[in-house]
Amino acid sequence: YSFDAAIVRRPAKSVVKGLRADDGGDPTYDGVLAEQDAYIVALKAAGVDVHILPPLEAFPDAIFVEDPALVFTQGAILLRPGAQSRAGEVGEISPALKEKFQTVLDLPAPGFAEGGDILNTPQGVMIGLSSRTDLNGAKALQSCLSRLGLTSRIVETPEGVLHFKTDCSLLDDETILATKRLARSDVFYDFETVIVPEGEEAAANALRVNDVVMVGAQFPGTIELLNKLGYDVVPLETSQIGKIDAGLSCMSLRW
Ligand code: CIR
Repeated sequence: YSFDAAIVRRPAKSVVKGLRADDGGDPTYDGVLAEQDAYIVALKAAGVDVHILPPLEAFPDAIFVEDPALVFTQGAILLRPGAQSRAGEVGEISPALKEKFQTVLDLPAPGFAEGGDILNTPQGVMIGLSSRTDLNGAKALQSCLSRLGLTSRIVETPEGVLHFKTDCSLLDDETILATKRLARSDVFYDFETVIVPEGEEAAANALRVNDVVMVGAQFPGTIELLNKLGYDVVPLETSQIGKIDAGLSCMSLRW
């Protein structure tokens, strides 16, 4: 969670048509823009140099740059999104990554993997199987990761949850913030876990960056819990991006 740099992409007007599992209404473009503005300010305040890419009207979900690629200090990996409408985002982000990283690997076909399913921890990389990341993709990704010198293991995402990281985030070297439904599968056997309060499941998609933990502002129970545990919490509004199934990790690639 120690990061110097990040890539974000401005939302296009089409973001209001972003993918979602349950339709609770479209987000507004201005609302998404405002949430991202505050997010960029928070990243910079945390000491991160933020590289901002332009909007892509043809790809409503392209603001969620975390999904088409993975980045590590050792290099980047271009993925193969399981959502068909997002496949073209890979070619769009590739030039920026090739400019920033000496090593850029391509996830080989035919499997699929999205960055929202990948949790990088000091104990290794966790790859969650989901409706967007299949076993072929996860295994191919393990080979790419080992070429970068990284160890990994394949785990399950709870039924009906979009991405593995929809339900968890790293708080520090030995602690994970997670939903009860994910933590009870015991995937985090080598970590301490902090469970988000009932009804605040979406707060589990938090983001530790350097000294702070960014948490959805609409989750007071989680904010209080993390404050009590001594974390320096930065609350950020995520109710608009939440309407299209996104949280704080989705909006940047960090290294
Ligand atoms: C999607 O369904 O692909 C987008 N509407 C949300 C992506 C969220 N990304 C993430 O959790 N990493």
